[in-house]
Amino acid sequence: MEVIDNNNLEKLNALNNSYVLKIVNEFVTLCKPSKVTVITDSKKDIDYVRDKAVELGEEARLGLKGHTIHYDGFSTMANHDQARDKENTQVLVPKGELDSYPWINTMEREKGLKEILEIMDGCMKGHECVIRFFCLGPKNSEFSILALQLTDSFYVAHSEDLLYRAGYEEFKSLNGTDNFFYFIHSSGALIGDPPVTKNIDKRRIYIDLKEGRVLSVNNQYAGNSLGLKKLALRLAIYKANNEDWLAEHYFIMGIHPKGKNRISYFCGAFPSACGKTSTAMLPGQTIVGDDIAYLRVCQDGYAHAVNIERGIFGIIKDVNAKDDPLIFTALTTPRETIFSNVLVKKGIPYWIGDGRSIPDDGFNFSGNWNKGNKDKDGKEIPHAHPNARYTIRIEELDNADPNLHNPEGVPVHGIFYGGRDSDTMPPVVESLDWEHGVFLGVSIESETTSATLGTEGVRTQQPMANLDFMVVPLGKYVENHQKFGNRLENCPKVFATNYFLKNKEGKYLNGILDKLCWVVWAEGRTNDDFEVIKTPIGFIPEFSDLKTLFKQYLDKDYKEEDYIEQFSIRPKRLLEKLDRIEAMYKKEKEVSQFFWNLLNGQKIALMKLQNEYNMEEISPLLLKR
Ligand code: SPV
Ligand code: MN
Repeated sequence: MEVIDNNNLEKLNALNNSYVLKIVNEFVTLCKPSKVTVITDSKKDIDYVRDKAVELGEEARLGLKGHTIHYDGFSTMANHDQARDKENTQVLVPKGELDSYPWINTMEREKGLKEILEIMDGCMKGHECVIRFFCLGPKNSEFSILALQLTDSFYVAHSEDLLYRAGYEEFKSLNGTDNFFYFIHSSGALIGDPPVTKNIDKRRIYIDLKEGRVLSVNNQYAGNSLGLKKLALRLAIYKANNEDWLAEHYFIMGIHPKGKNRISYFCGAFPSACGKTSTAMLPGQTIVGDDIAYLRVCQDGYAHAVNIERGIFGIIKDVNAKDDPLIFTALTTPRETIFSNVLVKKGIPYWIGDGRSIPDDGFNFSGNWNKGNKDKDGKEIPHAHPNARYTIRIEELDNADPNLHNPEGVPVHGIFYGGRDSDTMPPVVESLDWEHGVFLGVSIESETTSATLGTEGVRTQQPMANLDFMVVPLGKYVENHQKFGNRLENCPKVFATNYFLKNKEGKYLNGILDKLCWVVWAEGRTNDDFEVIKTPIGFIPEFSDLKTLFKQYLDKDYKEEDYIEQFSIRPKRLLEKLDRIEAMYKKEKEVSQFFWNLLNGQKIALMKLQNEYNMEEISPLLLKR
């Protein structure tokens, strides 16, 4: 390989790993970059990546120190590379398994490889390719998995530096084995200034479970391009479900109740753009991670969780000083931050819902933008993309949890599952037990958002917010969760949350920060601080406890009429939801009996309630007996 000089070759050879050399050789020969640079964990190498992203125009500096802007593509709203591209993401499986996964795209492995390898032939021509090494999870931890990334995007390589732990030195401890994931990414041919992917029609993201690798080409959006994020999650779900641990779309946070000298750790799965990062970044609490966790059963009888990342790739829309004070402060102070797809004017980034006055013009994801500009479909172009994002490191934040890098992870006391549901589930419900908690998790429904390409506002099923990444049969996944909990002496309590309940006029019933009260209530429940009201769908809070919490945490006067409106049980809607869940799971070949027992039990209990009260909404006060 004449494109790699001796200095870089030495860095590769020092790893003493013939698999790494084989992969590099194979893909450098195929993709044909003009230069190959190996990035170790040294400051010099990491600085090189950051500077090069700016030099090549993939990022541009903004006014505040450390801030840069990146654009993923310039086009109409409809076909940007501005969100995860589900259509062109395929899991490669043997011919006989093509029907095993009705929820995700699958493609015959040989056919898919042939197609993508052809597209990748010469895709890095004229580009420099970087080789990076990462550790998914804390260093020296039995939870962690190593990852190799080849990419010709310095934005991707730079983002991964903010989001993941460097792992070049860790690779040496592999002792030459192939026990790692690998990711080959190329933005493909570029066009324009700033440079973006030219051949969006040839965008492909193919997941090769057999080889533990992902090939991704002709894209830049992090959910498509960064191997270590959702691409590695798929490989990890496959591995975890064939072993005895969990790989989940979870945040991890430390909850610190006022006036009590304790901390409880909670995980939470929410579909994209449903308040996941804002929950993990709630004032007064600490964050371990906001997106992906690996969990194992540990000797103390608890499940322990680690964040496989060390940064946040968060949705910036609606982050403002009032609703998300901690994130807003992080984004408006000097620190290494990559903004993507926002409006920039005079070096200042602006986004939707930032609480500031919007300039009438500037540069955004449509290029030079003026207020009132329309896209080719005649739709007005907003000043920033609704899925615009920011990328920062967690450890620099004041609310970073001290256990972020703990190789043992943190013990999980509770788990939240949340969707975007305007009319069915109350704001918070505690499961009746672990298995019912699994049931609540796998029956999340959510209305679609801008985080994936396609129409917004359509009700979809989102089991554990993981369906997009489900590379094992759903029935097997459900059973693994059930069994995982049953192995625990100290099982987490499980809660379903819904921040998006609306009244009949379409107005949200809760303020954005109200979630703080649901979260501290759940924490209190893991310590038996509060009594509950039992309903067929789980335990709900007592009014008096919520009234105290709203006063204590938000200085708000929580009214009984608000409580009744929010926590009423709606048997008709809940039964309709169960019908949708039943229809979905009936499509699965094998679903454990416990799931059907719960589903049928819930149905009978709700019908009984419906007959008893004959009301569309049953007040929680009536159920409190
Ligand atoms: C999500 O959409 O769930 C994200 C961002 O966390 S992405 O990298 O696009 O998956
Ligand atoms: Mn996510």
